[in-house]
Amino acid sequence: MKLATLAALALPFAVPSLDAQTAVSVTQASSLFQPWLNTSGTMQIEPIADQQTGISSADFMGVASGTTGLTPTPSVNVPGAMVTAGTIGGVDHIVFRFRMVDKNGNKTYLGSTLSVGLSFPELTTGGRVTIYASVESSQQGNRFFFQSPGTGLNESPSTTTLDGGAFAGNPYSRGAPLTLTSSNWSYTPAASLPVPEQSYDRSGTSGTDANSFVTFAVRFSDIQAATRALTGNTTFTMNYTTEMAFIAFTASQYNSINQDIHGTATQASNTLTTTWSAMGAFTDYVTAAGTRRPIPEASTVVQVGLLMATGVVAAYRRRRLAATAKTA
Ligand SMILES: [Ca+2]
Ligand SMILES: [Ca+2]
Repeated sequence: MKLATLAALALPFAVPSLDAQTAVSVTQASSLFQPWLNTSGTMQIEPIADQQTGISSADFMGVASGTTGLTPTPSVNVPGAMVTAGTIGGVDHIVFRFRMVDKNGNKTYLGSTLSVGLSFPELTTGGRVTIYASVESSQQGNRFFFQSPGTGLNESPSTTTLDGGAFAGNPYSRGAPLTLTSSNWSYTPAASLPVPEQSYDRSGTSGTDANSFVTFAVRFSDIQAATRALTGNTTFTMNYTTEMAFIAFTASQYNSINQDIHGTATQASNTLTTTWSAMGAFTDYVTAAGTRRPIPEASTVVQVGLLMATGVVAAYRRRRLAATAKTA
């Protein structure tokens, strides 16, 4: 048997199925991202002007079609949080993008720490965070690190204890972070992207809302290494079909939860006992590319089973009819 034939025979067992891997960039159009989805499957919409510290660049902004008080009035739902996955320089990355208010566009950096909580259902009970991917963006530069959610329940701000990622085996902690570059970080006014995008201005309030996008990319291999190190699970694999759910918040310090929580108007504070799920901050389970996990519902399984059974009965009847016709 030829080698190629052997390889073809072995392929379905040797290589897990992966989504198409395409090149992505932190400055690509938002239309190439998937919006974050609520557990019901609808777009996660984010209130405006609901952050705590008066720093508009830390205010997530996502608006529903037809929202009044904005110029222009949005004619479609505008996502505040997006995700996609693909290759950057030939290496697999997950890419997060958030629309921030950034009044007057007067910042060239976020001025806050933005943390995305990732929850992997194979490792962590639903509604709880497995690990945080954090970016600290200031005048001094932009840095990335992983953080443990602490040893609490990790289901709400009050049960989360961020420590800068001081766990053994962490590839990037706050003390030894990854310095972000133009290939894995962008803080860009909507109008300045290669494909300029619409800003939505709260007319009647002071200044102009420039709607800047913060976009950052994280290597699959780093998420896998950090998650394995934190959880002790040595078989966890991060790839294009890995299922996960997200939350996100901004904070004035890496270990606080005190500015804006995406997907809810609930005011952020470290002492808040409302769970991430109850406040509507958790997304649905999706792949790295942002598509919902392809688990058939129980009713679908029953329907497929019924269809197969129907097919067997139909085939049996055809054979019976054919046999009857022959003997008639
Ligand atoms: Ca907000
Ligand atoms: Ca919010």
